[in-house]
This record gives sequence, C-alpha cells and structure tokens, in this order.
Amino acid sequence: MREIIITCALTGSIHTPSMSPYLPVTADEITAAGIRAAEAGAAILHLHARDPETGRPSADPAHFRAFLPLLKQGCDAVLNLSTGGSAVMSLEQRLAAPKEAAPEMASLNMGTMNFALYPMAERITDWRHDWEKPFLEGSDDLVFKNTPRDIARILTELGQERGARFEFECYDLSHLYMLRHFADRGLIRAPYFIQFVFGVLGGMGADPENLTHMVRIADKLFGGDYMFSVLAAGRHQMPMAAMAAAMGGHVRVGLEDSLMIARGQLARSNAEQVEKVRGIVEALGREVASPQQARELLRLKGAARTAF
Ligand code: KMH
Ligand code: ZN
Repeated sequence: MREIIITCALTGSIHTPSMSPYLPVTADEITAAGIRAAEAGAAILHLHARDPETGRPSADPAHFRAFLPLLKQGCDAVLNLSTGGSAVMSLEQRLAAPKEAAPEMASLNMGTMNFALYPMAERITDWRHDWEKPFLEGSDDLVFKNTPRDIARILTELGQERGARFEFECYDLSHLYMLRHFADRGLIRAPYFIQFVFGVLGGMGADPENLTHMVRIADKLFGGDYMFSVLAAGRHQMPMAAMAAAMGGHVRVGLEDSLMIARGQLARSNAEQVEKVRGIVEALGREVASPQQARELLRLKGAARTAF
C-alpha cells in the first residue's frame, strides 16, 4: 500500500474562539500552527483565514496574504486553500483569495447543503465576541450553496485557468455522483482526491457503514482513478481516521474539524492531532507521505508555480 497523506486543517470556519483558546486566529498563529503541523507529519495544510481582531472567518485576500508567504518559507507542505470559506460568504468572496494565490490545491465542496452549527451554541456560556452566538444560531436557516454552475466556475477559474488540483469534499453519496458528472463533462482529471466528510449536521453521519458504502460506490464510479481521504467532525475524528488508514485511505485532522485530542480534553495544537494520527498510521504498518510524495501522488504543479 502507498504512503498515507496526512492533511491538517488548521482553523476552518466552524469553530469559534470561545470554544477553544488554542484555535489559531492571527496570521502569526496560523503560520506557527502550520509549521508545527508540517513538522509533525502533515503533507497538506488546508487553510482558511480569520479576522485577527475578532477571530471571525474571513474571505479577505489580505488576511490570506498575511500568512501564505510565511507558511511557504517555513515549511514544504502543500498549501491547500478552501473555496468553501464559510456558508455566510458569497462565491465571489470565497474565490477572491484562491484566485489571487493560484495555489497548488483548493478544496471543492461537491454540492449545496445545510451546514448546521447551531447545536454547538448550546454548550457555550462565556462568549468572547459578539458575532459568535448569532453566527452559530443563524445556521438553522442557512444554505451552503455550491450549485453545478458554482462548481463549474471553481473548476474553471482555479483548475483550468490557474492549474490548481482539488480536495473534492463529499458529505454524502450524492456528491460522488456529482463528481462523476464533472468527470464526464471533462472538467476534471484523474486521479481524483476525494475527501469523505462525516459528522457535519446536514451531511452523512460518522458511521463505519457509511464509509464502507462510500468506498464501494466510489470504486464503482471511479475505479482506479481516485484516492480517498477521511475527515470526521468532533469525537469521530480519530476513530474514522483509523478506519480510513486501515482501509487504504488518507486522513485529515486539525482543529477545523475537531477541537479535542481525547474525551473531554482540548487539543493544545494542530500538531498534537497530527502526532496522534501519525502514531495510528504507523502502528498500522503504513508510512506517512512527505510533501513531495503527496505532490507526486496528487500530480500537483509544485509550490514554485503559485502566486505567493
Ligand atoms: N470543515 C469541513 C467539514 C471547505 O473548506 O471547503 C468542511 C471544509 C469546507 O473543509
Ligand atoms: Zn475547510
């Protein structure tokens, strides 16, 4: 079996500063978190930006510009920019920074969906910022929009025009069929790197049967033309990653997807989660991919051809 690519998603747009003091927010924090995660074994860093004053998810290219060159200097990991941003952002806003940066990789959510974060609000008693509570509670009536037209636009403007390749985020079986549709339209090239996403309210739950079924259908739709990786939200993160590693898949961890390192215990850093999953991977007799090996597996254009 091939090496396992560990992706680390450093901060995301789901969790808010009140939930953990360890969530990276400023450019310096995101840079330091990324470098440490890469040293621990992450070959890919999945990136979102935040407003350094408020910790709110940000699509402002200036906030990305503040850490992208520093991360590039500080480590060799593949820098993967989110095009999902946050459900409250327009596609125009979500695309601004990736278009400017022309990264090697970008995330791409394969459908429109509910992205319900509001149950998390009930657990917080001390709010650090005014925006957090309405941001989480408002997700009971919020649509994350990625229509086929949006997906085609992202593929064209980032993939075809800027040479990015994609982390295809599939939250449900239906998203695999949408991905096949774009392969049939000739808008994407194999090998496809498919990120199965479990445990987001609005997407599939973190049940092992869902993982085996996703693999079964992806095998049918893509044959040998794809690789899968697994991310699972919250407490499901490590068990589902272990399952993915045992099944020949890749893994994603990071504070974007879970703030914990064990039951009732906050992770003190992204690197801590990378170290933990690395231990699982190696205990299963699999090797962790270096950034260079990840570039070869995913056929990336190389860090020298980005615009930052
Ligand atoms: N936090 C993940 C569940 C994106 O950035 O495009 C979703 C995500 C979306 O990573
Ligand atoms: Zn993300």
